[in-house]
Amino acid sequence: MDVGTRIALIEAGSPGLNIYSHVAMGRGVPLLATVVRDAGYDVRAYIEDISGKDSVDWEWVRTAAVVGFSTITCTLPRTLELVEHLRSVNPGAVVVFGGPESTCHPARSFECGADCVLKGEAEHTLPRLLDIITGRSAGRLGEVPGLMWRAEGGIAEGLPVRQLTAAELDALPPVDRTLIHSAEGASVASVWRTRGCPGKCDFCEVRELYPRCVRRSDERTLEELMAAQSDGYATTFLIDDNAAASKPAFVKFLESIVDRGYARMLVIQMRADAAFRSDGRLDREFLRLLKKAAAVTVVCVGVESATDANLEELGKQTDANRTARALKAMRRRGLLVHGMFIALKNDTCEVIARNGVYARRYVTSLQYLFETPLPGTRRTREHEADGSLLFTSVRDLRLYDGMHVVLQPLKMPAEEMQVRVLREYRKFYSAVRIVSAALRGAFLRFRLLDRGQRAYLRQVRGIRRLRLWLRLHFEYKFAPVAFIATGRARLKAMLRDAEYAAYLELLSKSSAALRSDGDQGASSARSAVR
Ligand code: B12
Ligand code: SF4
Repeated sequence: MDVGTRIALIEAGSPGLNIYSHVAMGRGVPLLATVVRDAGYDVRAYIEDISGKDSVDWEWVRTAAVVGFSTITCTLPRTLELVEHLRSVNPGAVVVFGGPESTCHPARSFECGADCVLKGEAEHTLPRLLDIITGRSAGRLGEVPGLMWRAEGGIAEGLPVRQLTAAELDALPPVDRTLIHSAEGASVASVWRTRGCPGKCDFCEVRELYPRCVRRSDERTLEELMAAQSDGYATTFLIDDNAAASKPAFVKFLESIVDRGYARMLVIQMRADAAFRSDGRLDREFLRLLKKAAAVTVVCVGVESATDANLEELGKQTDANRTARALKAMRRRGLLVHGMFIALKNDTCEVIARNGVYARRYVTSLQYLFETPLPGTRRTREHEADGSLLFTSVRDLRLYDGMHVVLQPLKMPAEEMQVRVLREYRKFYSAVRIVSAALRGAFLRFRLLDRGQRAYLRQVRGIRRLRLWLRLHFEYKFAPVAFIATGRARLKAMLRDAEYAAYLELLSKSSAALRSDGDQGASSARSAVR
């Protein structure tokens, strides 16, 4: 049976306003679109965070044989809306779900209308599944690793998920971003280097998704990084959850970036203690290299907490003083530090305030997320067992974006925790701090361009070179201002949003019901407020 070769891949947008709403980038869909195109299909990728809400071209999707949806937990409700619309315009399409949420909680994806769920990495398995669905191959569904599908009598499951090897990752094609609908809306290019993380943090889903940490060859990553620069992306996000996990390899990679002439903004994720050498002293050479590698290097660091007891609870294997030393050294050497903190359910008012003070002292931009029970992790199982989940219906999963309290706090009412954390955000993203960053930028922050940036400038001539030279300097000087100002704008928009007011009301009802109705069980309490 040949049911056509048109395939749509859709990544539903973020559920609401949050501090990263301005980051317009996709996750795995552009690469999946590339391999599906290479397998001979007519494919389009729709990423709402790039092209905007309601930007899916339904006229095109109406004739698609298969529609794939990429999910994370907080985008599941929006995915459900899109599936419902799809069913009204194209009832015959086969709906395939994949991505982190579907991999770790496939049952919820079936609840949202999936015909199949394809768990794990799908660059090899999706083309195989499409061949079976479209009749190009005579294979059987059970032969596709990671596949679950609706069958008579329930959900059937095929072979177990298989993670790709380094050689298989190297053999994947370079991502073709032209397959993204309205790709010009993307503000950041994502270039991946590693899949998985050697870390074992209990709250994190990465090790459920990628049990082994596999790095592809630098050559492939560098090719994509340089292609992103020549395609005009001013910022690249290096997808590598713990980039300095192997420091010698990362140093080699950074040196190659300089050699190739990378010159724009580079965002990396790294543990703070990578700033130290194995003898415990600061690794000044490494920090210098990080700065050299881009016009502006942004280091995202999972600080989590300024309280050692919390760090121990999370298995971070470090302490707040050591982290502070590392962050201070990074900033002194001109790096931008995006500090990522977590509000845990047993935090006290003092802990929250201490995190705020620590953030204002040591980081350039702040992400202070509420712990969110992502499916598949050990901490989520514990939260489920002790009845801490305030919201569990698919509709409410939009609140699982880290900007909303979704676990019942132990030491204060849920609304208070929400308000207190948001207060720390407001203090961080204050007008005074913008002015102070601007003054520091104008008078204290400057750099000499390095080999990579100079090579980049040499490629352009005349007035364009001068403009670019000025731009690189201004970006460096005022990037902290831009970061704080953007965070402030995001925060203000979120606080003014009607949806946020509605959430606060729902939160106080849900939390009161959970508190007062402990005996009857958490779920009946929650349904009472619905
Ligand atoms: C880049 C990134 C971001 C970016 C942009 C994200 C975006 N557009 O949503 C920013 C910084 C903005 C961000 C924000 C957040 N993120 Co984020 N992010 C990532 C990160 C680091 C990389 C994603 C990526 O590109 N991976 C590489 C690609 C190749 O992998 P992939 O997307 O998983 O795709 C593969 C498979 O999943 C599968 N697949 C994917 N889609 C589909 C579709 C179909 C049809 C099929 C068959 C298969 C399939 O095949 C792909 C190729 O092998 C991941 C961690 C990670 N290492 O993956 C976290 C991650 C995706 N983020 C996560 C979360 C929770 C968030 C936030 C809520 C904040 C937070 N609490 O940390 C926000 C919410 C964002 C939103 N959209 O609302 C979680 C998601 C877990 C979950 N169940 O929800 C992850 C897994 C990290 C974690 N610690 O657990 N994030
Ligand atoms: S270091 Fe980061 S990516 Fe790795 S397990 Fe811990 S939180 Fe997850």
